[in-house]
Amino acid sequence: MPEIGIGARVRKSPFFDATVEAGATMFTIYNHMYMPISYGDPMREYSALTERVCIWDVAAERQVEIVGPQAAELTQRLSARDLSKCKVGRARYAPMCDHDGHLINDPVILKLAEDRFWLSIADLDILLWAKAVSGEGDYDADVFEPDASPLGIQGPNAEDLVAELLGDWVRDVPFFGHAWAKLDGIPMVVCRSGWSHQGGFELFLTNSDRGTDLWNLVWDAGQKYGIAPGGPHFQERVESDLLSFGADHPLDADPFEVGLGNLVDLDAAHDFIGKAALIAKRDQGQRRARVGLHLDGEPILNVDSPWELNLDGESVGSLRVGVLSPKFERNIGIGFIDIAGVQVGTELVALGPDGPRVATVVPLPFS
Ligand code: THG
Repeated sequence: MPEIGIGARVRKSPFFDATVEAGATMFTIYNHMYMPISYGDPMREYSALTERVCIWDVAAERQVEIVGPQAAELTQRLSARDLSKCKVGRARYAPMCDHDGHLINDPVILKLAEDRFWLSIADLDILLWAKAVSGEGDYDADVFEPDASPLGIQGPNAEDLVAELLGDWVRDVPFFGHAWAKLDGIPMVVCRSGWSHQGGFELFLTNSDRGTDLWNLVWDAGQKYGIAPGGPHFQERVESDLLSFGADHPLDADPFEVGLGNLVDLDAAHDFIGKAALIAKRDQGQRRARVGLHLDGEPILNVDSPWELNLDGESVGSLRVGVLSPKFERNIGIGFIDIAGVQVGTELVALGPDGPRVATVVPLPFS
């Protein structure tokens, strides 16, 4: 396979050197930053993640900070989810749309103070978007990328490990709760969050000079918990039905189509970007959907570009993601399809590079 070019145009995470030292073998580019996604043995990373604990460099989940007298108003204008009940020290998973109601991101939004927010973003240029909306709307708020880089600690032993490092108080931090902390003088925000269903924390390092130091402290303390290096795990996240923004859907999809409709508050008072378009879409009825699939045939290693999905010889959409699931011991996948005439149980045909296979629509989350 081709290699990836390492150079100055794409940014390096504060943990980059540590991940290379730890043996990272595969990187992707996310928010203009290298992000390690494998250390050579996905099954070892899977068992560490589901049975012990993993350390993930997810600094590429960049933050967009919004701070100032009108920060709350601007953040709410950008977010389809009603944030009015979100308290300081809590976070919300909150879809963002453009004016056409297309999903442009699915950030975790941390409320650091009444007038200070971090949008912890998926892979799209929300910094430019937020600055433009702020500037054009004359909001009294500053919008910038702060020095804040999440280090994921995920897996059943994550809580014991983070408690050993930071203190037993972290055990009382609720899901999506967060607090400032320091370890050996290294400043961070610790949040109970992460892109797996195995439990864990994200340590948002706020001094990027200390990336290797933080990595090493976690690594050394993690030895007795069976820590392994890893990255957002493509099999576990499909099993857990976590949306991968941009991978699971085309870029003109709306939050209803990708399955985030429950996080869109069309009946709340706030007027967010895309609200009128989403009301119109709701009234028209949904035509497309992100669906779960069971796929027959040989183990699927990767879907490197979407496979056409057919029903009675007609294209009804595409298979976006397919994996051999260790948990369900079969191929599972995510399709994005026209739903007219398709229900749970409908058998589609997936046209992969190695020939057609049967793809049966199943409910999400997988079971
Ligand atoms: N961590 C941080 N920022 C991120 C991600 C992350 N930004 C981009 C991307 N990942 C956002 N994607 C998700 C998807 C799901 C969840 C978190 C981030 C998640 N979902 C809860 C669940 O599935 O149980 C439900 C949350 C809710 O409904 O409120 O946690 O990984 N920092």
